Amino acid sequence: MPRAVYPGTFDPITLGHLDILKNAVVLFDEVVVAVMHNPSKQPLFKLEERIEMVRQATQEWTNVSVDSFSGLLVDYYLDKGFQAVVRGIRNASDLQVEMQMAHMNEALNPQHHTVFFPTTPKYSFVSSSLVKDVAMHGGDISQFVTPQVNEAVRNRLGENPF
Ligand code: COD
Repeated sequence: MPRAVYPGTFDPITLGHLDILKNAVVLFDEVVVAVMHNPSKQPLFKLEERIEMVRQATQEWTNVSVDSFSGLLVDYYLDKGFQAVVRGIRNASDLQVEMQMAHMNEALNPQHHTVFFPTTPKYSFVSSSLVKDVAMHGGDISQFVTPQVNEAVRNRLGENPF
């Protein structure tokens, strides 16, 4: 029963994140989307809000659940007995960063296996940071996020949803 964890900040979850997840759900019996809690960072959305957005966005998949973690990913991975970590690759610089993280995690725990999925080209330029930046400057983000996330971002930024 291979189980995978898909860790991230998800501030907020985008259609790019979901595009990676739709590949993982067919390869693994269970995928846990693990939202990182990092008290030293100032995300736009609190942990509970990010978890709720992920929950809403992933409810169509019966083998997906949502959790949160803090501290080292390798410790969480070992504690929960996962067989793989899912990560997405958008471009060459993602690959560089992701390879470095995968190798570090594997050095910390030889049982740590990372599986990369390439993004669909139409989401290759989408990131949570850019989505927030576009929204902050009044742009329409509806093609990059779910309607619920669009509304949440607009509300947080004090504007009406598109
Ligand atoms: N298309 C495809 N993939 C995408 C897209 C897109 N448009 N957008 C994002 N992704 C992928 C990212 O490449 C990533 O694989 C995943 O989705 C999550 O992305 P983010 O940005 O939400 O999350 P990150 O990258 O900030 O998450 C980093 C972690 C929280 C996983 C990392 O910092 C971590 O493991 N922290 C715990 C502490 C630790 O163990 N540190 C040592 C690490 S070696």
